[in-house]
Amino acid sequence: MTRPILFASDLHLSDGDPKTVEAFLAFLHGPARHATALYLLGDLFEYWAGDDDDDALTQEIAGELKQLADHGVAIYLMHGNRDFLLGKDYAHRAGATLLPDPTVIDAYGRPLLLSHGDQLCTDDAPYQQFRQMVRQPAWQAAFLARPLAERKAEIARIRAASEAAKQVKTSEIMDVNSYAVGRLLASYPGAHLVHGHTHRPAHHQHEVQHALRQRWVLPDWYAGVGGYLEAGENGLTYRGINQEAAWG
Ligand code: LP5
Ligand code: MN
Repeated sequence: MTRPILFASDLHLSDGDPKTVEAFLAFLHGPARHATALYLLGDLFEYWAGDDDDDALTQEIAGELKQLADHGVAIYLMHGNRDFLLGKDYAHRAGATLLPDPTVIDAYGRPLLLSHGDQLCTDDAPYQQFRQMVRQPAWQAAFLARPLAERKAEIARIRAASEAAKQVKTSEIMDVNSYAVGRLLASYPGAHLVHGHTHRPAHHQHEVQHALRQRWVLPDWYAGVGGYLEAGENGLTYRGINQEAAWG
C-alpha cells in the first residue's frame, strides 16, 4: 500500500486549547507516521510573534514535527493569516520546509493547488487592506525589530480589532469569492484546489474553462475536534478527528 499525503490547516495551537494540542499530537503519533508527506496549510498556531517567541508549546511542536521528519515524513508549512511571521529558523527546528502560497504539487498523478485561502476572500476589503500592509517585507522587518513584549501587545490589539470587525461582517463576506477561485484555477490549468482559512469544510466543484475542477476546504481544529484530507492512489478522502467525516 502506498503511503498517503496528508493536508491539515487552521489548528490554531495555543495553551488556551489543550484538547486540540492533544488531538494534534495524537495525529502526529498516529496517521501522520504512515504518511509520505504532511502539508500544514497555515494557522498551525493561534498567532506568531516571531521565531524568538519560543515558549514550551512551540518548542514541543517543533520537536514532535522534527521527530516525524526524522522518521521519513516530509513536512511542509505554509503561512496562514495568523502565523505568517513564522520564519526559516522555526521551520528548520521543526525539520520542515516553508512553502509559498500558492504551491502546486503532484499527488499521485493529480495536480493539487495548495493555498491558505485568505487571499480568495476578496469581498472582505478591510481584511485585504490589512493583509497588504502586514505582508510587506519592510513592514515585517520593522515589526520584528521591536521587543517581543511590544509585539505581543500589538498583536493583542489587532486580535481584538479583528474580532470586533468580524462581528459586523456577514458570513458571505468572510467566505471565498467564487470569481477569485475561478481566476486562480484558470491560471493553474488542470489543478484542483485545497485550502483552509474559512472553517467551512466542504467539497465544491467549479466550472473553469468548460471543465469541472474540485475545491476541497479543510476544517479548523477546535476543542480537540478537527480533521484532515488524505490523498492516495484512489483520490482524496476526508478524515475526521474526534468527529464523523461527513463533509461536503
Ligand atoms: O483569523 P480569523 O479567521 O479570526 O480572522 C481573519 C481576519 N483577521 C486577521 C487578524 C488575525 O486573526 C490576528 C492577527 C494575528 C497576528 C499577526 C501577526 C502580527 C502582525 C503584525 C501586526 C502589527 O487576520 C479577519 C477576517 C477573517 O479572517 C475572515 O476571513 O475578516 O480580518 C479582520 O477582521 C481585519 C479587520 O477587518 C481590519 C483590520 C483590523 C486590525 C487593525 C489594526 C491596525 C493596527 C496597525 C498596526 C500598525
Ligand atoms: Mn486563517
